[in-house]
Amino acid sequence: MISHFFPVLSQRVSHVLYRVALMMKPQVVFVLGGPGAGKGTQCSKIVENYRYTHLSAGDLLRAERGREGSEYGQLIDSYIKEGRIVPVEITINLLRKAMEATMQKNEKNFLFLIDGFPRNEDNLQGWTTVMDEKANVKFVLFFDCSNEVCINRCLERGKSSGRTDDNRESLEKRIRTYLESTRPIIDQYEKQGKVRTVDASRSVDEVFADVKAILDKEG
Ligand code: UP5
Ligand code: MG
Repeated sequence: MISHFFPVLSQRVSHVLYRVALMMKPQVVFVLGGPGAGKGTQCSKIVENYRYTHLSAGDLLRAERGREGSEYGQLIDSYIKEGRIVPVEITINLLRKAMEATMQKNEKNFLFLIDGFPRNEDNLQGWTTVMDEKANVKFVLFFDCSNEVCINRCLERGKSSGRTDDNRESLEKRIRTYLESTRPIIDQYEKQGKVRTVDASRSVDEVFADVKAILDKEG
């Protein structure tokens, strides 16, 4: 009706709606859990079923490590082998650039799964400083899995993954870092009522059924 009587007004309204969509703030889900909990596996399944873009901080760091001319290659390499958390200045820039590139390609891609970040206080502070104004954290998707299951999954994957940290020595360090540095970050978000926990020790499909229920509810 409005468009029949007021065609110009109708055009303006759609133009404004279009501009609002363009200015859409990125909506972020942080995906956390121990090494091998299944973060990457579940993120791939989410991407198949929902409009999310998956950004794995670990994958971005591994790509930067291998990039010719990168000034951080060696540093990243040694941090990953030692299961230590790379200084946030490096990680946050990789994440910010990847988010910007995604939205530049298509402004409708404003939903992000940020996998494996933030892992410690330094990461959280870096995010707050650089991204707090730019993006909204919807919730934390937490894949809860025993250390034993996590280690066994990574050791199994290590037979063919080529990952320099899928060996028992690195895994012990990764688990320690996870318990000492990352769990407290999850606890902080829990206190804010922002954590959605999934029992990640079950089969991929069983875990994904719970993930779907959460995403269908939360959007
Ligand atoms: N698998 C998955 N789900 C399964 C299931 N339900 N049942 C049976 N098997 C299952 O899965 C791991 C393996 O288990 C695979 O073989 C899979 O088939 C199987 P995956 O989905 O890859 O688990 P994920 O949780 O993603 O494990 P990943 O090893 O990637 O976790 P990490 O958190 O340890 O690794 P990430 O790549 O995030 O980080 C690596 C390192 O980078 C860190 O240790 C750190 O040094 C550095 N880093 C930073 O410094 N800062 C960051 O912000 C991020 C990383
Ligand atoms: Mg992963």
